[in-house]
Amino acid sequence: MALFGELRALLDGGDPDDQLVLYYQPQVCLSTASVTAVEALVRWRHPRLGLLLPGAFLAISESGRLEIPLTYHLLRLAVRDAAAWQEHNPVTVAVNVSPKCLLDEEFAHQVRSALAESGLRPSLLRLEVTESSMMTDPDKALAMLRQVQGDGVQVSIDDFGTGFSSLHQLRQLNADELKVDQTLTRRVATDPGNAVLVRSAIDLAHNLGLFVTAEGVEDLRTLAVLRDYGCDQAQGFGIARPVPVDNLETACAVAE
Ligand code: G
Ligand code: G
Ligand code: MN
Ligand code: NA
Repeated sequence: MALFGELRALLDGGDPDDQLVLYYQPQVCLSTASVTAVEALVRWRHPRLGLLLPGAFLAISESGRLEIPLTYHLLRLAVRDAAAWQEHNPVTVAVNVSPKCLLDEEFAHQVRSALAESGLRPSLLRLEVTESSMMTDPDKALAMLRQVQGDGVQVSIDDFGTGFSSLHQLRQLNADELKVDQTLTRRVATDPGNAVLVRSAIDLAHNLGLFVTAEGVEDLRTLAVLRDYGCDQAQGFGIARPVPVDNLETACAVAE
């Protein structure tokens, strides 16, 4: 409860001490080995508790209607950072979108104004949404995503393979990227049954015109199998860990 109040105060007050920060985790292209995108992952530099991971406070934000303002705050930070590094490093920034945002009337406007303020090209922003975030009101969520797609922003389906998948909705959504969840990726080199699922997901995505990123890649053997299956991109501790923006250039160089 204390955390909730503190988070609300931060969001209301514009987070003057920059307690909420984004770490960035590189994604590499499996055919060129270059970094093509980075995923923004929130951290809270808490004055008493130290560095908090999302697991410690995202659920709190969701229970108290803070996830929408939190998402918009982080969206602004991410596009601002991305606009600054474009000159040296034109990579896409991927931002996780909280489920409730897709039903918020303000959403498309918030995305558009964040982009306009930062000067970032819309095509360099990728919004990660989960299939479960479409479930409450699929038509409204789809219409919302179509609006931002119409502005040129990319859409990604996150955590694929963990929730309920509707193939019909997958086709309707017309996303750019499908992210294979780490629970599937992790056992791809050791569990044949699991490998079938991953290979099928990659083929399905390709047949629908999406490119595929596998997350949670922790070792080279997994990377080799994924490449063999035609997976396009990979992300994981075996390639690069999430790092603060100041360390991103180094992290990208190591990842490549
Ligand atoms: O960084 P970490 O592995 O601890 O993230 C755990 C979970 O928190 C992931 O499922 C991720 O999608 C979610 N998450 C991380 N950063 C953000 C963020 O900026 N916004 C939202 N809505 N979710 C995030
Ligand atoms: O749900 P989402 O895809 O947004 O979650 C991304 C989360 O996964 C981040 O919190 C990130 O820290 C974590 N992550 C990224 N790569 C790996 C990995 O290789 N192994 C594990 N265990 N977690 C990872
Ligand atoms: Mn994600
Ligand atoms: Na995920």
